[in-house]
Amino acid sequence: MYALHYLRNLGFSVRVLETGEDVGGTWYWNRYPGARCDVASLEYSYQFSEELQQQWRWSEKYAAQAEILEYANHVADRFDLRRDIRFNTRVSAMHFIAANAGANNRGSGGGDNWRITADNGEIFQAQFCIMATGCLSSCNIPDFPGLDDFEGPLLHTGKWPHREVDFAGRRVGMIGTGSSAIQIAPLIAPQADSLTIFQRTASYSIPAHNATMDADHERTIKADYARFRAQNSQRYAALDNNPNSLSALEVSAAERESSYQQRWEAGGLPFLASFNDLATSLDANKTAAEFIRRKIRGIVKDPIVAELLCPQTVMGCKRLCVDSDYYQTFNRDNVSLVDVNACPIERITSAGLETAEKEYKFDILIMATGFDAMTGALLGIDIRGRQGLSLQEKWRHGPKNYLGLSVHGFPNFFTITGPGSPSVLANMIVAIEQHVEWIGDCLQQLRANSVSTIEASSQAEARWVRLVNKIANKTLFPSGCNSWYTGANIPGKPRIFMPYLGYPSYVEKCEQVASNGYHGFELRSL
Ligand code: NA7
Repeated sequence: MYALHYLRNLGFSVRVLETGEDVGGTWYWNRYPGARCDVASLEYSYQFSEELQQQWRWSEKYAAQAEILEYANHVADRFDLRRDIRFNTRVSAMHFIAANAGANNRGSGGGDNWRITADNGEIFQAQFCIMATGCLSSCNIPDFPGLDDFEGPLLHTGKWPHREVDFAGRRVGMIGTGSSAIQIAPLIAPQADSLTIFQRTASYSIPAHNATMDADHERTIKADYARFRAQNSQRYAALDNNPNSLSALEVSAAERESSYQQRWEAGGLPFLASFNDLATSLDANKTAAEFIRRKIRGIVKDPIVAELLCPQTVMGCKRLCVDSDYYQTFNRDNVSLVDVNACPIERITSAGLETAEKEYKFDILIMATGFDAMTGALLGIDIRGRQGLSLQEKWRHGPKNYLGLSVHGFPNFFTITGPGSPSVLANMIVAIEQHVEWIGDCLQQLRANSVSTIEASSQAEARWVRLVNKIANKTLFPSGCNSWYTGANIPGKPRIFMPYLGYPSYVEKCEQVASNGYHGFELRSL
């Protein structure tokens, strides 16, 4: 949405193709009960318009899905975006046609062009393509035997129905214990007859302590919103996380405890910034992990269930979850936890599912099984660059690109929050705005200098991939767990730590590249 607004203001003609029937992306699809952002509302919002950020009033510290969707609709109306968005349009193929490709290029205006095919057969042509397909938009539905046999509703959290789902008196089964499951469970449990949760890996979760928006806090931020944004943009992940510059190992046990306790009481993702070495020192990380496990044991009354809920992986290696009463939910009589490692799911049946030990009967089955993250949506489209090279082929062993923005062999093709950029390891809205402005300014430069194509050089791409890996390998994250950051949640997907760890240094690099004449890119003139 911001790309449309920004590029339109630069005088480009822009057409957006969107699968959904309306705006909102993630917040359009993930409409399950309890869906909520884990970044504070005053940060998880656009900063490109001072009037917008001053006038919009968030009702809660962390906004719920419905409110964020309302915001997206407001932005679409306010900036008159819908007239250039083609809804209900799924792109199935995108092929680069070079100017000298002769007959194939007929009707395209003569220059290099992308030919974009929608699944209804419609064809579009564009000089530039910007992929704003999202990092968590391609649902992962594990290939359980018998998947089609279940007779009741089988719902994925990432493609939740638009109608209200009635859980009253129903036996509900849910597979997965990631962020989505952690948000939905406390909402379903009080309504359902029973809720059975199948856990493969326990997650670390910090209480949100969500509340109605504190009017004084809102006033203080809005009195100088630009300063608040600027301060956050200099912080790790572009979040107001009050980073502690000390190591967890250089303070006394009492100080450490007190620091974790304060962060626990404040709630949310800033827990990760309790100390400066939680991502790099296993010993430091263990202190945080043990603190959370003690909290879980303090909340969950059944010691066997509590132990099962205690994660054993590196804290923060999977995205930290933020919850409202997730652990408390297991104190209800109608909620049970099944360890999928001890009793693997063998098949889905017409009436529920079977593990190695037992048959379960459900009226509703929920897949809270996450996404084919970061590359899934892109590789779901038949994208072909120069000489028919397909992106699937090029990324067979993992994503390769430059700055997370551009792929060698794919001219005039950009990825917003692509793999190799901070994306999911930053405040997404900030990361999106930064990419949109960088791409928009780049296109403006190309136009001003009559450059017809731009693409990453293969050398710059190789260097970038090495750098992304080198930085990741200095942390505990690539090896400390099986996370969607590395593709490990999808069978057969190459294991590569995909996001670039390091916001704001990443922004500086992007700016340097631009100010050095798009260093690392190949530019060709008409
Ligand atoms: P996640 O965080 O990827 O969670 C998916 C969950 O589903 C996780 O617990 C998985 O276990 C589980 N899962 C996936 N496949 C299976 C199979 N085959 N069997 C059993 N369990 C399975 O997705 P979410 O939607 O919760 O959250 C995604 C992001 O959205 C989140 O990080 C926030 O950024 C917002 P696993 O951990 O892989 O063992």
